[in-house]
Amino acid sequence: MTSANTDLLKWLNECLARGHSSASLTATALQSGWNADVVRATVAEAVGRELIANRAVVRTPGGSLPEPDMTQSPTFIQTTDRRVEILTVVKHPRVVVFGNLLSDEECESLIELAQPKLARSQTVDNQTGGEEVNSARTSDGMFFTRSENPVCERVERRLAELLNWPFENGEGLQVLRYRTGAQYVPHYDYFDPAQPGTAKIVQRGGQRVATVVMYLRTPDRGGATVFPDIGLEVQPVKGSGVFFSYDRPHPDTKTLHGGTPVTLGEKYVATKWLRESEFI
Ligand code: PD2
Ligand code: ZN
Repeated sequence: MTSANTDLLKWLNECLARGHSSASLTATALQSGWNADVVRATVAEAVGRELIANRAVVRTPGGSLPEPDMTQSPTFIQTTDRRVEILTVVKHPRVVVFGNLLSDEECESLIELAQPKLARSQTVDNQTGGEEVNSARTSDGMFFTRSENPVCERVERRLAELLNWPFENGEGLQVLRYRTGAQYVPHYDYFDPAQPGTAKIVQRGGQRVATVVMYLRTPDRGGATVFPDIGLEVQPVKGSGVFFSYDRPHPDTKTLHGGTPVTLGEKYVATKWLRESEFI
């Protein structure tokens, strides 16, 4: 049996600690000319050690991503409780826009349930792994825990089924309220491996690998979710949602995205982030 290479193992351990995924590191090592058997043995050893260190359970084979079943180019996907429409599909970056993802009642309940906890939005601070008020996001926000209430749980189970990704790998839903003038400047949702806080953040379920932004209230003007690298603009229509995935924490994924200013009315979204492994 081929054994692990010490130099490669050292490099892999450093990169895993910074938040790179094992799939992207495998690809990089192979591209750099390492023998495939050596890479396989070394990645297995590094990932095994990382899992023990993190006490995390990986539920999915390395390298796979959340993805709706798009074989046969469906116009809809029937989940246990909903017929979700496929409105727009992009290959790279992987983007799928869903219609009829949420019912009106689900949208209204999530807004209602979020009200008590809505405060000035906070984003995870990459420097410290803590939270800070962020001027790039002028909306108000809150997080539910996973399954915090029956509506969250129903929507989360639907997303897990639709995207073929374990329920346990999802973060709790985040609800954002954008009043007139509020926006979210373009950013990436993955945690930047170069930031010192990332190693701590990814101990809870690994990297983010996909996002679903679900629209709960349609503003009268503005508030589209935009992907500047590909010139895509998704209109924020209540009940619909945009899914996108990223196989590594790198701009090459073309997943730069933002929320344009709401110019009239109010926009609400619920965002679901999916991790590589169980989010504890
Ligand atoms: O509300 C949006 O359109 C939006 C845009 C970019 C939300 C997020 N990112 C997010 O929640 O990460
Ligand atoms: Zn985002």
